[in-house]
Amino acid sequence: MAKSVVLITGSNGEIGHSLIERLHADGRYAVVSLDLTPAPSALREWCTASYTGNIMDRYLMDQIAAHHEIAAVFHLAALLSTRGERDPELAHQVNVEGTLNLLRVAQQQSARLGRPVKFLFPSSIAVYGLPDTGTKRKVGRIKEEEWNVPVTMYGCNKLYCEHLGRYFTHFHRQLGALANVARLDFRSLRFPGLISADTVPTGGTSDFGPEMLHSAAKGESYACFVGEDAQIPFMAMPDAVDALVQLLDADRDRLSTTVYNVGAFSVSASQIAARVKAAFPGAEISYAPDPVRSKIVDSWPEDVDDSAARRDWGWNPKYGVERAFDEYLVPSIRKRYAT
Ligand code: AKB
Repeated sequence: MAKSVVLITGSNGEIGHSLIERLHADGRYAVVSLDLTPAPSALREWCTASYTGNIMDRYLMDQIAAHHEIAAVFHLAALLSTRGERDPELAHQVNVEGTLNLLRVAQQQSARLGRPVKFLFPSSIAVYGLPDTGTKRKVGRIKEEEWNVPVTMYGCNKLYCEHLGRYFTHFHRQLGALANVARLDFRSLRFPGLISADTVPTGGTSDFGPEMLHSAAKGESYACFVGEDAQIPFMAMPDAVDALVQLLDADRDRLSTTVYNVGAFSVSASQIAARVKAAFPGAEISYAPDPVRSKIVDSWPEDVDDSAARRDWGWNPKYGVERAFDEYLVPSIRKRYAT
């Protein structure tokens, strides 16, 4: 039987890299990739087809949909929170209009195939907005419906796109002649800051974690752009990829919502620094907090309540903080920069 095709947008990014590697290793899906820049040859080899282009290009998106019978979309392309504050209108165009274009294509594909195309959407802890660090400490782990008052364009975009996905899944064209055609099946994860051993993120505000670690491994000094007490949840990349694949495979009848928190561990900048220094004793880490980026991190929760994901589809991260550093990040990064 022919393998089902999944379309991955933003495929050259951090999550895309790891997800394509994982799907290739699983062998269950054929991957079609799309990114603004050409796919590196290693990734291209693992894909059935690789496209270079913009997610806002309607013609290109329609061409891709016409050439492939897409069973699922992983829509990863986005401008992250720091980049988004530098150019909020561009962030809105890419993050909202781009997502709407993908939802449109997935909806048309669902109607054409007569079954729901799954639409996997990485959302973020950036959808939350705590007013101050006192409140942040007091509320601790927060649930999906709490504090949905983001302070960044990126957070606003993610929150709105979650609603768009829910709308497309349950209400799209509810009054029109097409009310009875198959609707898409939107499934979203609110990721914490992600840390990968293979790539360093760009344009995010949770980047201080991975930047600290990769700088130390390269023997470079690092001035952290948030203070030592700044604390948010993080997750090791293999768990993030597991979460996406698990949610893709989850039985739809068991999903009680379209948006799930997923947590793994919560650490402060100084706790990350301590682990980095233990692994790389010569590491030079200082603090030069940027007031705006610090405020953004302070508005994000200390941790998330992910009990709905655990209950509905068995979310259970493999990497707590100790295992993430000792068994995944440090050994893999050491190997990576040694070669
Ligand atoms: C960012 O920092 O913008 C992202 C996120 C937390 O979603 N990594």
